[in-house]
Amino acid sequence: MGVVWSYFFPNPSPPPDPVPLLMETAWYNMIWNKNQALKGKLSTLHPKHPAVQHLRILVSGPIGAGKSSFIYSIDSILQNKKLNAAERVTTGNFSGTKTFTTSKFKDEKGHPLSFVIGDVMGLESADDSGVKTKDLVSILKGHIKDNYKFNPISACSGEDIRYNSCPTLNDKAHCLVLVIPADSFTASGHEAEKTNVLLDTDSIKKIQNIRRKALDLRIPHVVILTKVDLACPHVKEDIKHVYSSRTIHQKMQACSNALGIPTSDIFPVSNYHGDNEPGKNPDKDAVLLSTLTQILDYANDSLEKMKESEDAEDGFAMGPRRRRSMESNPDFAESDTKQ
Ligand SMILES: Nc1nc2c(ncn2[C@@H]2O[C@H](COP(=O)(O)OP(=O)(O)O)[C@@H](O)[C@H]2O)c(=O)[nH]1
Ligand SMILES: [Mg+2]
Repeated sequence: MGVVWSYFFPNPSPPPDPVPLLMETAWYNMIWNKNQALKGKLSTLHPKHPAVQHLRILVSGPIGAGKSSFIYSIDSILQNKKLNAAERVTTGNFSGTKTFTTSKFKDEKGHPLSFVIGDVMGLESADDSGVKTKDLVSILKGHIKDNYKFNPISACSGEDIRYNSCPTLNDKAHCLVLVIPADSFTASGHEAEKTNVLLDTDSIKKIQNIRRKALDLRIPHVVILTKVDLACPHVKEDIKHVYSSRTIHQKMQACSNALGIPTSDIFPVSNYHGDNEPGKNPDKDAVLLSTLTQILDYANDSLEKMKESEDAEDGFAMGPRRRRSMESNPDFAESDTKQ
């Protein structure tokens, strides 16, 4: 009977082992415990172009993405203390007004640092619920001054007192940081299952559009994938797992596919975000500091390249000019004939 039974109802094959949520090898070789060295690097940072006093980073993203929390986290880590409401940098959009704010930073000794971070919402799907793409492009180009209150009806123009009609390289953004929460993408933890993008098509179009403008303006751009602590229990338990969490990796890949930005330019972070949080965590600081330093490196590399190409152009322009002046120089002509 048993044989007959098993003929008709064979044992179902055991379910495949679930894919472990943590990868054996991390995809990013993070060196932990170098926070002091990174802070030292930030203290001595200098823009690699003489026309620039501050590296200007622009963070943009939907409301609630974690822009203000990222800026607050950086400020708090650099000053090495939890900042009370009065000490916090003022960021973002308050009292229902969308304002462009730029934060300056200082180190533990109170010395000012050579970078600033501008904060502007603006990746909402409909142009009228966020900041207009035209305004975002104006900020990238350096046309909009700090504390400008966005007009929901029309983009900032030459008539506005906060419009800078002749921006210099110092006013322009040197790196665009798109801030996107990790929950914009779903990931199952199983390789076979597809990862989904929860951002709507219009938001994706808007992001791609601003990204194209940044490319045209030769402004490097990256993504910060926030709230990774909410996305993976292992990361919530220990942020050190962030570079080996399969879920986070899948979300980064989904983000890369949706926006066309390579995963190497997508930085997963967990911000300090509330007063009820446990105290400072040096590993969390390490992820945030490493992300910030890489963003500033992108900004500075592009300025350095710009300086090199300006020098090369000057050299090129100098060549024929110098040749012409030598040709018209009688001494040179004389020495030429003497030979
Ligand atoms: N768990 C978690 N919550 C975050 C993180 N970053 C921001 N938040 C929370 O998300 C909400 C929106 O953050 P906020 O910085 O104000 O977003 P903004 O509108 O882009 O400036 C707040 O309730 C924050 O406490 C993060 O990395 N992890
Ligand atoms: Mg904000």
